[in-house]
Amino acid sequence: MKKFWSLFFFFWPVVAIWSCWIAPARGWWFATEAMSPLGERIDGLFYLILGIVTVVFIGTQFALGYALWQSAVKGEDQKAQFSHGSHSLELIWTVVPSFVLVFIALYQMDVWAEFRVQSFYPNQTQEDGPQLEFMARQFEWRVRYPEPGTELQNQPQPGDLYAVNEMHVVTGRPVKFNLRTDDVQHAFFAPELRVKQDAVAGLIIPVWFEIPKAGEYAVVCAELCGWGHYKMRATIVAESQAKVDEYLSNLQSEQNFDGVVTVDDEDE
Ligand SMILES: [Cu+2]
Repeated sequence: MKKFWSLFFFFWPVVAIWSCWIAPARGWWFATEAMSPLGERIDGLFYLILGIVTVVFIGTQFALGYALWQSAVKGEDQKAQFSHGSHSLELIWTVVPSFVLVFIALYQMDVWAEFRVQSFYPNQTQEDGPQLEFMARQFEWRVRYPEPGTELQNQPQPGDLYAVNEMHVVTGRPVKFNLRTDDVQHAFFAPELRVKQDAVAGLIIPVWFEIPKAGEYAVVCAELCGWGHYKMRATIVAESQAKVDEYLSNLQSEQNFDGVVTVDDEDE
């Protein structure tokens, strides 16, 4: 029975290695490919930490299995070795993890700064200013674009253009927008872009991302914000500058349409 338990603890790290090895090919657990350059770097950090954790998990499990196996094959009359209070062991398992944590903290600083610290955002986003406002409210995302040719103001302007649950942005260029909430706390989460940011009442939070490839990307709310939380899904449509301009001018003529059809229009 003692041998069974030592083998039992050897078994799990083997299962872990095997399942992690085949998981990416089978599409288990792992996120889809990152669709933004910063997302790829965030994934790099994720895999680095996963690698460190894997080594520690396998190491500790094998050490446990080995200790159990040693006592299982020992004769009944042999005394167990008692090592409680070993200063060198205490030092090793305090200093080594501290170094690992300090290493991770320093190593991730560049990515963190680029993601969160405004002065490290790409130059273009600092020169251009925010392109739109993404307002979370129970239970939808309201998009507010400035009137084409003008700059976004924090207060709504008469010429602003509005949309719901759909954000159109230009591909291959950093996009910065203001994230806000109209009521409770929500969270903007675009999984394929690896961007997640809380929307906090009273704050205007600038968020940026860049999408190199045209397409549609999901946005969900990642904060349990009420009964309709599940409904807070939006789409980011990444397309060429010409298509975004066309979309905005359509939006503008739709919003400015007064409902009156002239005789000329009817003739056409
Ligand atoms: Cu929400």
